[in-house]
Amino acid sequence: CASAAEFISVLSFWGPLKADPKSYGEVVLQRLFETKPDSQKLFTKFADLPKEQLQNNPDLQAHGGIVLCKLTEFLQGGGRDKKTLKDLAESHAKQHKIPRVYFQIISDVIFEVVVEKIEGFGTDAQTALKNVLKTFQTQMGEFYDELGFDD
Ligand code: MNH
Repeated sequence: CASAAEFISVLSFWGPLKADPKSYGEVVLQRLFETKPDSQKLFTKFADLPKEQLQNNPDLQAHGGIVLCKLTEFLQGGGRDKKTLKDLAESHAKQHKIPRVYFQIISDVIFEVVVEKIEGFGTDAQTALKNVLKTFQTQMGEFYDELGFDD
């Protein structure tokens, strides 16, 4: 599990993502769909869109913003705010039916995008980010277990 210092380290570089969640979120979702085309099928509203229609798509930007804002909320909670992730696990398991492996995939994508786009994200902060994303996944997995969602 990530330490409090690791959450702080990641937050110290998170300013640009917090200030512009839509743009970064858009890139994350585009990269997710590109890396793992299956993931696009899990979104009713994006499933049938060809690649060109994922460019400058206000819906995709809006959803990217929602995802990034929630991630920022998780970071600011230092991993201690269980309610945020519990609600997220509940909607993703029961409503959206997202198998947990996709949280691994999106974590890898987030890591890649952040390191690529954010200036000065050095090796210590990178390790911290990896651990923080791992904590996110582990806690989501625990709630998935509680809900009895096996995928
Ligand atoms: Mn996701 C909706 C956050 C990863 C598929 N997601 C939402 C919502 C938030 C959110 C917030 C809107 C509120 C809710 O339904 O709970 N999602 C996240 C975060 C991550 C995430 C913070 C990881 C980081 N989500 C994923 C992954 C997938 C996915 C991975 C699938 C591959 N999410 C969805 C779908 C919806 C959703 C599908 C519903 C979208 C819609 O139709 O509006």
